[in-house]
Amino acid sequence: MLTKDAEGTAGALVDSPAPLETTTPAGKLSRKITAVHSKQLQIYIDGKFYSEADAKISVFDHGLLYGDGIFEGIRFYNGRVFRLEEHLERLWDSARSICLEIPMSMNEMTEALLETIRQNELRDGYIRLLVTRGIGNLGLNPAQCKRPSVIIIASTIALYSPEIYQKGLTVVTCATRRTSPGALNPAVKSLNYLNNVMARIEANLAGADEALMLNDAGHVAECTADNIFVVKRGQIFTPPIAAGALRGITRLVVFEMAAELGIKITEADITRHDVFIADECFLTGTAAEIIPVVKADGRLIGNGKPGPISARMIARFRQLTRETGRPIYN
Ligand code: PXG
Repeated sequence: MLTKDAEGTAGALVDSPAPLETTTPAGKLSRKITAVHSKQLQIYIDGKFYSEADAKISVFDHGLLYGDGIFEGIRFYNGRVFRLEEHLERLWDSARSICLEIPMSMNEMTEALLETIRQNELRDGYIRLLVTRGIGNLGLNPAQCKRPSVIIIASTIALYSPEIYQKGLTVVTCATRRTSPGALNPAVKSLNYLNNVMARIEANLAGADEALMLNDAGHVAECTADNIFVVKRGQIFTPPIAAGALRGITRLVVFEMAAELGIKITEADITRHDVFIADECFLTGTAAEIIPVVKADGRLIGNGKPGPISARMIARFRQLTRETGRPIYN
């Protein structure tokens, strides 16, 4: 049985502490601190729980050798998993598209996921759910892989500081184009994220918070792990899925909230120009949630401050995340 640490959370996904010695010569105090910071996450692999140090998969898993597998990033808030069904449906769609048979039912997956959160005694956090092609040989043929593996990590994540949600972030257009649907359809949430990673590196090198990714036609597709929205004269626009955007779950919630708030929302091809002349811009993603963008390629968006429609979306989203979702503990 795990004990709760001072904040009631396990180690952050982004900065997971290495296991520390529990028997230091420095005595009681350091042991106490060690206990607070070295709590090991319990990680689900194929029906069993392992502590972080023992949670290992084979080097012959094609998820590692070829990025052959799929994943979801899911959040839970206030003891409830947000939009669980939608995430599982997308996972099953990704699986079908790449001919991967998930070795359990959706109900069994739900139970495994909830149990992983319970094992870690979390109420607010982030789940990384992976299904890999499984162990094969050094050839890429997936026919050699006998059984896919399911991995579930429940932890916490904080991509941006609370300040950035107030002030907004900066984006740059990157030279790396979003993968063409004819090569690898970006609608498949595959373990092969090198396209996005390359874009992220460009943003880092340019000193920006995020990278704006265009498709082969030069239209805006999305950012590296987020969908993009622009606001012009009170209306919201976002690229269609066919432009190379992931069918984001948070994106879907924005459509629902816009309908509820009486704000017109349209899927349309947008260009960098549309971003530059927008009154407001915001990004959506499970990890990032809803976050305003205030500068693109050096141009201020609107007056350079997060706009009122973005603010309304963020406020309503926070309410939904706290009040809706699949209960974890009852
Ligand atoms: N576009 C891409 C390419 C994504 O990977 C989104 C949009 C947003 O979709 P959701 O369903 O989350 O609203 C995603 C998904 C991370 C991270 O660590 C986030 C995602 C994927 C991988 C990593 O921030 N988000």
